[in-house]
Amino acid sequence: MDAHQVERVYRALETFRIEVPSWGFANTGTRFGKFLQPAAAATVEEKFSDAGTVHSLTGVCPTLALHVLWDFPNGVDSAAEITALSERYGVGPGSINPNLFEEQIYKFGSFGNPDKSIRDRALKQTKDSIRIARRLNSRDISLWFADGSNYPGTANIRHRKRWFEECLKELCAELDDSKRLLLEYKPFEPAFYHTDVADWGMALLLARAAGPQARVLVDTGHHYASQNIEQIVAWLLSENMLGGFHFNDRRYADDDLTLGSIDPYQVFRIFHEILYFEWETSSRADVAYMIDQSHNLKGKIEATIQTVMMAQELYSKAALVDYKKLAAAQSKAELVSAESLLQDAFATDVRPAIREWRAAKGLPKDPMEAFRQSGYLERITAERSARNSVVASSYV
Ligand code: RM4
Ligand code: MN
Ligand code: MN
Repeated sequence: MDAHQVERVYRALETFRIEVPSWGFANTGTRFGKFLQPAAAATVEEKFSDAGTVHSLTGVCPTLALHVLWDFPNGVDSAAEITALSERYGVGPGSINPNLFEEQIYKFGSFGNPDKSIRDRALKQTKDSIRIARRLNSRDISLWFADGSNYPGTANIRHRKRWFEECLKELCAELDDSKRLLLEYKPFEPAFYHTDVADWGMALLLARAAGPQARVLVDTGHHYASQNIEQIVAWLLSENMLGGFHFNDRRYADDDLTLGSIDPYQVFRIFHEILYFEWETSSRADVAYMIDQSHNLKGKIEATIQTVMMAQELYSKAALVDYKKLAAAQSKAELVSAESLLQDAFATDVRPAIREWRAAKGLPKDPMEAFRQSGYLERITAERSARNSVVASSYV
């Protein structure tokens, strides 16, 4: 790498921040079972403590995504405790994720439920999340719906679409301009015939109908195999409707594997579309980078650090694409030259430059090694193992 390239990597790293999920530190599993880890976080305090450790070692994860229900057992009243924990562990509260999929009443849906009293209940619960976001100064309320049906003919798809529009509109009306509503789509699971918000087009239409503060959230695991995610990203950017990401990798379905473990070039191409857009428009894409992963087998804190390091690496590689040359090659249809610009950037080893950037920031050059040396894992294993050997019944 020449000095100019190192400079580009440094500039990219200066602004790149990524949010970690509270549920990434807790015991999670598959629908077949859970393998409990002795060091898993079981309380909100432990999640903040683990996230604080990741942030102190990487320096780029200043916020923690929170799940209402799992992290707010007392709803809005838990907000004071969250503020105190965030100060104690040096990590701010991040996006607020209401849970509209675990309670028995949501068996046939939340915003799409044919029973108006259940839709009202879901709406009230989401409004509580807005109040929490206000209290904590969180910018984004991030919505994912499990709503759908399992068998043809069992649901009125058009009515459900209308109920979604109505509920989302009512939510947006409550939000001032400093807040955003992020709408996440997913093609299937838990519903296996139709899902109400199944793809980016549906999420886009609903977000448009909802109001000016609504944007689309792209969870990289929520696509059919071989779908061109970076094209979706480019389209949402050009429509000013891309709100953020839930990063994870996948091979078959919504596998929630660590970022870049299966297809790092895919993540690189997503970052490339964003950085190319920023270069071309001389503006910054207002995008929240977040992780949404479930670390079933890997150690949870190691898996999170590994993900953050991978994200920095792929973002830095994307920042090495020579946009000027790329624009020229594209306009003249010089296919091999254009494609090579991406491939050359992807092939560049940016790790030495990232290590130097970390050192310049007073951070450990190798956060993973620093974590292993820190003794943190041994300490929490001793503190948490007795309790974690008892089988937990809920998802987290
Ligand atoms: C979904 C989706 C949401 C997450 C839930 C638990 O598949 O990715 O973001 O909150 O899982
Ligand atoms: Mn997600
Ligand atoms: Mn998911």
